[in-house]
Amino acid sequence: MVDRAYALFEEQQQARGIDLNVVKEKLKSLKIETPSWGYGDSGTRFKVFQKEGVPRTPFEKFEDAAQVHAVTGLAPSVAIHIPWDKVEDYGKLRSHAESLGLSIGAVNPNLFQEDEYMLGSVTNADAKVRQKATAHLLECVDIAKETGSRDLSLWFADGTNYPGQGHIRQRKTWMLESLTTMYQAMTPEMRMLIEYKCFEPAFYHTDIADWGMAYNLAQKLGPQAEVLVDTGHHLQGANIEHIVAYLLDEKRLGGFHFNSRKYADDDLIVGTVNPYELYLIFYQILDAARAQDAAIRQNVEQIAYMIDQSHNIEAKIPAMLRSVLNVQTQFAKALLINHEEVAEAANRNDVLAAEHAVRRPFEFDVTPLLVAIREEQGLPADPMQAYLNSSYGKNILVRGKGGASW
Ligand code: AOS
Ligand code: ZN
Ligand code: ZN
Repeated sequence: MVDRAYALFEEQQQARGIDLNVVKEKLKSLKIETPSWGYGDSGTRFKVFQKEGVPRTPFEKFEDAAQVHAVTGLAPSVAIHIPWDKVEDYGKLRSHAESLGLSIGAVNPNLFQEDEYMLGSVTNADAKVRQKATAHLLECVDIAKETGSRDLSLWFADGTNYPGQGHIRQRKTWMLESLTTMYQAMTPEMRMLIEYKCFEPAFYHTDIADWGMAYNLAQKLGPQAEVLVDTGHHLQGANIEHIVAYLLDEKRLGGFHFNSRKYADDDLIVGTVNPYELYLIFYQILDAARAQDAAIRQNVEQIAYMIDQSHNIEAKIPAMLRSVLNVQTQFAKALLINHEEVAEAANRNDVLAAEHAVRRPFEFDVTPLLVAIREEQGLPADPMQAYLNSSYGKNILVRGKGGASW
């Protein structure tokens, strides 16, 4: 039975020239990867809070992640972080993930938590440290082979706090050297996603500070290297959707780490601070999906949508649910943009009409549409409520406190 709210919504969208059947198919194909570290204990630089019920092992992290996917149908893969998710047998972790209806997603090397890396990892002035860091990158390529992961996500804490502390150009060379070694070890199916960040933990300079530096590295490395945009890693006021459009036009947008921020790399639940920014990012992606150039359209198909958040004060599984649902909502709204309407207005230099055509769908309530696709997919109409009604959150409390951190 077609719900009245949906019927009215469909009528309204038809009048705008939007075919909801096309929109529904695109919505059903949205996949968002959740991070294993988003299920563990986390905190700020002031305190890591220990919570009851936090997973004690990588296996339990996948069990929690499976809850998010079960009620949303949106999150079938989980990114892992090495060594946080180091296990004896990755084949076993992979089978465990598969038994839960999940796959292992991006492999994230960790080059920031050992004392030796205090002054840098692949850019450290000490050749032994650089070698150790590069060996870890190679270890992660091997792990990706075992887990069946396509993507290797690289983020470096490397940088300096004071002018003169490190030689910026020399460090740039060392970075490229190390990444080249890693790139050469990758199989042809793998992708290297290079993340950038303007500051933190280093406060004077970061070795890969912005998208341009990441893009330059990717270009030098080859077609399997792409840029990863973490929405929290820009200076205030940066136009992230412009960066997204630019990288898509260059066919080098590898993926996203979604999260929200008000000030710096706050790692808050995506879509809670500036949902319009997320919507406009999807507007650029959907515009690129209509590009004449098939390579741009192919890049759109291969974007890895990933969450990168730290749930310090929130219940972890509901926080992850809120995150993937917020992404789905903004994607749904952006799918209602009539691109011809925008182009027509822009071509006749009608600024207000063009802005209106982009903004108007952001103001629609897409609940009837989301409920309709969930019904068609056999999913609960209200995934958050369905999870809260289940006993999972209570049952995991037997794990006690002191689970995995990050
Ligand atoms: C750090 O700021 C980054 O966002 C990285 O993606 C990092 O690897 C991730 O937060 C897990 O530590
Ligand atoms: Zn990130
Ligand atoms: Zn970050």
